Amino acid sequence: MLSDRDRIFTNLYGLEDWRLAGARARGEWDGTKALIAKGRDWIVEEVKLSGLRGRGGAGFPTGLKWSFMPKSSPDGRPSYLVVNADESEPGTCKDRDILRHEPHKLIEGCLLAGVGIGAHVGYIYIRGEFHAEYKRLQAAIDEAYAAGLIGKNACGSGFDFDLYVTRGAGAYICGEETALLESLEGKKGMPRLKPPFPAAVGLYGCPTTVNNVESIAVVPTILRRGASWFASLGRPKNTGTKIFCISGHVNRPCNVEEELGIPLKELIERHAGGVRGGWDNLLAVIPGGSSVPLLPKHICDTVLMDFDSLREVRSGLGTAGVIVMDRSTDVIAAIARLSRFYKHESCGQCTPCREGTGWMWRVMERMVQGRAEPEEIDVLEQVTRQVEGHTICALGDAAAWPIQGLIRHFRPLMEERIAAYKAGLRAASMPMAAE
Ligand code: L3W
Ligand code: SF4
Repeated sequence: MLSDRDRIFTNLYGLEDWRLAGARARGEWDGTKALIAKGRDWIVEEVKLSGLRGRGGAGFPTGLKWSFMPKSSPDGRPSYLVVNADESEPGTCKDRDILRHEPHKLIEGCLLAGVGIGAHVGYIYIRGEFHAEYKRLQAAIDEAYAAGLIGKNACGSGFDFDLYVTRGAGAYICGEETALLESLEGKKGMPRLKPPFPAAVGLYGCPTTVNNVESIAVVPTILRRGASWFASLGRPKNTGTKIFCISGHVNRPCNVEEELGIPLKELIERHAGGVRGGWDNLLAVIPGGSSVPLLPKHICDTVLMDFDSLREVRSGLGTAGVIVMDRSTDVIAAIARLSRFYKHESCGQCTPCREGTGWMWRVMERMVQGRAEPEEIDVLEQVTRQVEGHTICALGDAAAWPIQGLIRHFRPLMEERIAAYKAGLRAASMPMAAE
């Protein structure tokens, strides 16, 4: 269990002052000038050594991503930092609490990341529905400007850094990094083909690093306490702490910061008051936001919550949005609901996703009723394979994986439902017994 000494987000629940005075009392903005003075290479190296992996879903090594940014710009193109605060993944509400209660961690992180990647301008793209969070973040940025912490000669370091907030307009796809860049440029939020990656061609065609809110917000603490401290937490290649969002059929839904690699069972029992009706009443858990395959109870009994352990059981840590389903859940209906979500949020520019998400949703709706032939389970599986890996962005995969997980772990239930529907039809068509 994470000790209070090692907690990064000490105001995650908003019990203390979120403003600059409160942040300073918690040690934020302490010695930032000295950290900047250590230089760009030192910052990138420390983040690399810490083992920090992106907290937005993909788990890509943050320091490595920063190292892709050009050291100089022979053609005069500026570099940009973009923070993805478009948190929309179902089951995920961690960045929202950082924005609400720890905005100065994010702002200080932006400045240090800006130094690390050589960007003098940063944009925070915030989910449009986060109205209160937007106002609070802007107020915190205004405070940082007024105190000389950002802007010209930030913290007296000689480094200039400006930070702007842009609001989204309600599209899940704008959380995909290149759709986000399109939207920032004022265009329709549609993903770009990668490569080129944003580090080469990003915002306005310039080198850009896009990072999740949580990834950036942990950087000041890593630099202050040292890469080896962060790397000592968690597990090898899965280091540090993570905010887990635990929702669904638990007694106390919550956000909680814990070490990566904590057993799922311990996470739920220690922090969320356990599964409603006890652990034996558990049916399944989606461990990483809606885009990763669900896990049945027998895997949940032992699985560890980190990138590699969850990959080994053919799921993923994703955003660490832990969605708990007890035995009262109609798991086929739950996955069908997610299929509807992905169909609705598809931007429609590539055929396998545009057509496939609609097709998968319609079949899933029939599967909920059992109104299907048993062979259609295989056809549905094959369609998910046609979508997976054949689209411009990861939304296609995200639509396919939950269905694959359902078929992998709950196929007998789907077959039973189909058989029950057929039995009901037969009973209804039987001639009434003579009275
Ligand atoms: C330069 C290379 N850069 C990779 C960079 C790339 C990106 C990062 C990860 O999807 C996942 C997705 C959702 N040179 C590079 C390179 N990069 N190779 O590294 O890239 P990638 O392609 O692995 O992932 P992605 O497209 O960023 C993110 C999953 O997250 N997800 C959803 C999350 C939703 C939210 C939200 O609501 N806020 O985060 C949950 O599982 O399905 O698989 O920066 O440029 N050679
Ligand atoms: Fe758009 Fe879907 Fe293609 Fe992504 S996979 S670009 S959301 S159509």
